Amino acid sequence: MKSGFIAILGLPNAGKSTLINALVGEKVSIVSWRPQTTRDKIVGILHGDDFQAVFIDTPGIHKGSSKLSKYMADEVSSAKNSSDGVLFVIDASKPLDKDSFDFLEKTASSADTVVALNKMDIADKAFAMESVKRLSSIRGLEIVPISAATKENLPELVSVIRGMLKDGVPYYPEDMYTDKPLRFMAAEIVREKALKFLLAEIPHGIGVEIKKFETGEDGITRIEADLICEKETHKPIIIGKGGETLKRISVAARRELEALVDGQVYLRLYVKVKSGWKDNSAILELLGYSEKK
Ligand SMILES: Nc1nc2c(ncn2[C@@H]2O[C@H](COP(=O)(O)OP(=O)(O)OP(=O)(O)O)[C@@H](O)[C@H]2O)c(=O)[nH]1
Ligand SMILES: [Mg+2]
Repeated sequence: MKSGFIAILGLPNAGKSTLINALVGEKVSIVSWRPQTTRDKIVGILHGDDFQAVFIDTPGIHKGSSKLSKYMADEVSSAKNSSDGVLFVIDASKPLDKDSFDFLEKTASSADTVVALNKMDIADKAFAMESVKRLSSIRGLEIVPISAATKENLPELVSVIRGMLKDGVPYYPEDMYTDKPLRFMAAEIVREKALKFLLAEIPHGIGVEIKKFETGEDGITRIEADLICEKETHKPIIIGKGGETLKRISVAARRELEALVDGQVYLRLYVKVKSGWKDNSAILELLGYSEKK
């Protein structure tokens, strides 16, 4: 039996979360077209016949100065430090960026690293070949072109990852595919739908706090959540004309929450303004963005 932890790293929007979901075969991490979607380390477990790979999805490597940005950067380095190997995701539809190259050049020699050249379904082949050529100059680096969206070449990637695992016992039972509690998953689903339906004028300053999560004797799960934004002017945008935007978020979220809890869900969403929440330790802690020491 082989097992181990694999940290999934890469720039924002490279497709890390899409890839972890495709590898695990379940939705463990939310996805959006906006960069900086993932904020926490998210564990996703792949159970093979004779191996168990525990993937850790991470926030895209970026620079920012808020306390939330710092939390995200800490999540990345702790994932990297506690892993047996690194799965580095690169968006092949863009020219290879210097930050990714430098990171790989620095770390590939010391850690077991595989590069997933992602989005091959939309990549310009000439661009992609350029990236492969440059990456090939780094010794010991495995490069696997894939598409997380179409699942192209994932078996090849899995076999490279299998080779990075160590002899050992499984870390998690076979029916487990993430270590996150339902409450966390619920908040993330609401946040994903908010990102999906809100236009670009609402920046990434949305937080979700689950206020109530109860399954009654009638089998119905009642969930209440606050959508936290930074400015009073964002509130009417999130609510939309006649409550239309909030309604769309709610309908889409409820559908997925029902799949999550495997039962009927009543969902109530409220919009709250908490200016500067990304720098407010107390609010960050409330939303789960703090390491419990
Ligand atoms: N065409 C195509 N799109 C992809 C592929 N993988 C991911 N995407 C899209 O790329 C966007 C970003 O995907 P995510 O999985 O959220 O990216 P991420 O690396 O987790 O981003 P952060 O969490 O912000 O760091 C989404 O719109 C995905 O649907 C792929 O293989 N092909
Ligand atoms: Mg992500």
